[in-house]
Amino acid sequence: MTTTITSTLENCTIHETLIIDTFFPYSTSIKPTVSVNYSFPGPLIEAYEGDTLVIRVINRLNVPSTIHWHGMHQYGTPGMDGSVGVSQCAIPPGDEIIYEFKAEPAGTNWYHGHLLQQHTDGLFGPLIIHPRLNPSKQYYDSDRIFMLSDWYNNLSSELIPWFLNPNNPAGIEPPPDAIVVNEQFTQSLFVPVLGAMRIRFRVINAAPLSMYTVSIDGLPLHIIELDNTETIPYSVNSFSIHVTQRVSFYIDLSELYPNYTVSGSSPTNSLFIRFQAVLSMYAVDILNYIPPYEQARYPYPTFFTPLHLGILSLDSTNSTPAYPAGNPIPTLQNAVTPFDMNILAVRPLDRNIDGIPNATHYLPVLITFAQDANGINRAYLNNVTFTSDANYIPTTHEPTEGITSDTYAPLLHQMARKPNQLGIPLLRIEPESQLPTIQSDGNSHYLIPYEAVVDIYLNNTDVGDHPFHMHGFTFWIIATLQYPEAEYLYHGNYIRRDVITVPASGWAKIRFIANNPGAWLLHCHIDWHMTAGMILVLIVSPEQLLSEGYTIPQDQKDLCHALQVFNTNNGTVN
Ligand SMILES: [Cu+2]
Repeated sequence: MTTTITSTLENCTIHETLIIDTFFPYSTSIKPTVSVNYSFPGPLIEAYEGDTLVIRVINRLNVPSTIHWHGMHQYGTPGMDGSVGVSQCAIPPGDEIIYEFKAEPAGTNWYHGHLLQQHTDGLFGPLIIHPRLNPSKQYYDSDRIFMLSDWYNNLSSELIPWFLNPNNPAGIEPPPDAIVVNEQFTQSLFVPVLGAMRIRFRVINAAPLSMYTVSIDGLPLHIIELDNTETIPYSVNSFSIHVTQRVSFYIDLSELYPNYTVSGSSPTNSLFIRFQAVLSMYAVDILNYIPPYEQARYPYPTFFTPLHLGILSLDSTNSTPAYPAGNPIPTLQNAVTPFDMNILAVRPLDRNIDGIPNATHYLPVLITFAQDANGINRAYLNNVTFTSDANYIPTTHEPTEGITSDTYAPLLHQMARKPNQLGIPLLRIEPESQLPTIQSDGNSHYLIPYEAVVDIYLNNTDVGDHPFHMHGFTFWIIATLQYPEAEYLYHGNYIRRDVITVPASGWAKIRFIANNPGAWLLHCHIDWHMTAGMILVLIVSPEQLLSEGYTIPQDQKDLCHALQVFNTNNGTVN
């Protein structure tokens, strides 16, 4: 995929129509992949920062659906976030909704489903917002996208009952069957150079489970963007990218390792691009483990091949490299291999010239897994597993006091309808911090005052890493267990991202300013962990929401009503 947009200095309105429907991207596949516009991944959406995106989303599935615009701040448009049960009702089959929001911030973003693990089933695509002024443009002549993901031979609706099951007490995540990059499986992704010497690659990890290590044989990778923050170029041999993180780097072909030849003869005409799954992150030995639901009839491997080889074609003939893929990769000079998953040594291009405000509030989040009363392994944040709202488990009515889980009353609507009756306790001083501690209603809804500067301490008791994403905000990463020195080394100039990988049996500390009233998810982005309940919601200032003039739009009310009619007609229990 190559970006195509041409430069403009005026803010534009960009109209897109996205159809959500199933299709079969591979002639041999029997899995009805959930897609946008019958494409996997979905089509590239591009805009300039400050443009208005008007996106009509039509649901042609036979179940409700939605699309979340990952990385978009949605300042002043909290109803456009696409989070079912939080910012909107789901779009029922045959219905549609128009999303309208400002394209900000600039950077490498993406869109994906946010209901029923439709994202796992293929519902995602790239969303690139170009800055008006692009200082990084000096580094590259060509701009490409790698959208990588896990491929499952089965639909998530077949896998979830196996995953959330007393017979899976350890909570083993369904192992993926293959790695797919831009629709291609290993050894079938060809990237012709097409005369460019310096190429930017935007890597988007759209996987539901896997972290990958990315490298290109014989070339240093110069990182220039993490999530949607531009950075000072940082040269690496390889880097790891966890679920929903984005990393942009450029390569300069004049830097190709001089001895990268075949047995001393002429240099190779192509190079392997390596997307290596990190085997230590899986709960089982996936090279040998065949889960009981796998069946031989599938055309793709029923065991995981942990290395996806793409081919960078230097002469654009798409010939395969003249050296074996197993050859050792030379260690490059002037390039490092980052030791932490969040690559905190990478420095933002724009210094935080106004400094970073001190925290005014504190929110500790304890991450655990445990079996529930039915013996099912579930995820807990502060001892609560999220079984409502985003997980689409409805209740029947909405009392006047307290937040409820109601399929037809998203949290944002409840904030507007009963701003003073959300049933969330006031701030408290607790032993862990001198700052007031953010409280919840005991059902994962945390009330945050307007413009509070909140330090979130994510304390992970689990033996796996968890990539947490915050909707509606970017945050500063202060430090992690892997790099505790970052707190003072980079004091006053922390990097901003919208994903933080919390290390296994470790912690991460982030800070954000609650300047965007609305209901915003904070959750692990591994789909299986979301389904297991690793979600909470930040309820940011209902008073400010109303004083900024928010009212529930008629089309959103109509959508909730249409969903109710659909569910009633189809006998969905409510
Ligand atoms: Cu997780």
